Amino acid sequence: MAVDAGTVRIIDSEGRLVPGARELPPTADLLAGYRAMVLARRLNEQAGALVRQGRLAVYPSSRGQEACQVAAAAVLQERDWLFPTYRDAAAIVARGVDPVEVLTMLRGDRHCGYDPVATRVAPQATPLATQLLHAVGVGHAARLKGEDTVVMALCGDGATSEGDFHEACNFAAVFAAPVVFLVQNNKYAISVPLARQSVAPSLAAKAVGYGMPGVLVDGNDLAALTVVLDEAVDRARDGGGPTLVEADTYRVEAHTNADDPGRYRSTDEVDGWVRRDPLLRLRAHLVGAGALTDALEAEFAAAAEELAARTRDGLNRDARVDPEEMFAHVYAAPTPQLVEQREVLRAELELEGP
Ligand SMILES: Cc1ncc(C[n+]2csc(CCOP(=O)(O)OP(=O)(O)O)c2C)c(N)n1
Ligand SMILES: [Mg+2]
Repeated sequence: MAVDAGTVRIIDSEGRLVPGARELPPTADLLAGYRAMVLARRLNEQAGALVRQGRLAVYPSSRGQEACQVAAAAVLQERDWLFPTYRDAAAIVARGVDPVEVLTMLRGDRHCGYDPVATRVAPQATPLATQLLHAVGVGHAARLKGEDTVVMALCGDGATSEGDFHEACNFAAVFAAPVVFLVQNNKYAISVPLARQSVAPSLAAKAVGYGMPGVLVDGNDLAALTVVLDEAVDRARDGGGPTLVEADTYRVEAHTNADDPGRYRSTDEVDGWVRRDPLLRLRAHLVGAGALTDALEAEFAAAAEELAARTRDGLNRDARVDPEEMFAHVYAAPTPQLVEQREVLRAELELEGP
């Protein structure tokens, strides 16, 4: 199985076409992708503000990774599935799920906020790599049922060290499960840099050991990501099995609001990546091609503000919480211990009054 040498890139960080590169996706798709990235960035900013206002408990930002977030959603059909991690809220919103529902879990609710079956988006996984096994199971089941569903399974560079990553890749390859593994290599697993995570030539190179194609792509180039992921999705849908795609990108902000990245990386390093920003490069390309006009930019900015306002309004409304609900979904018939605990809680709540 081939692992493509080098990194697939179509538009460089200045917005120029790379000589001899693959064919660009249609301009209409790139414009739609740029719009979605503008919205994704605004969502990241708004969610960060909501954490500081105490409306969200935590938010893992995908600033700098918006091209991966948008492309992962854009290449899927409605009937396909997305399996995201905690960092992939923007991908779920790009898939069309209500941002307020998407952020419900991060405000501390016990459920994921949206209906996974109706939206075909699995709950955001916090335990690393567990979602990859679920993704492979869903893909394999679809294939057994004769459906042509494709599953996009997302994870980070750190998650590739988990046993679950290995098991998911191996099973998917052996059974030709229709799964696209997209590893967003953002260079850190909290404070652990890539060099302490793996000394493989690349994360995409790991595909050789599983007998599936591995592709390394510039994760800040929406055009390249779209071409590579489209191809992997087509291959999976046609019964060709899984692909491992590594997106070379960078987490520009802290791991979460509970992290101080100044303790493990330099501002020079961050600045270097900010210059490779996924939005700026596509914008430069589209403006240069005469496709992105001032009027369109204003329209995209207004849509982003509308998204932010809707997110703010939804999360500024106090959630209706019923503490007893936490006992309701544990067992079909509650154990005597749970019944007792529920009674204790009920008595305490009655003492407190409404
Ligand atoms: C099984 C498991 N082990 C440890 C953790 C704690 N943890 C949360 S995020 C994280 C780093 C993950 O890094 P990576 O996979 O690169 O994803 P990123 O956060 O960079 O998107 C760790 C170790 C966890 N959530 N699950
Ligand atoms: Mg990472």
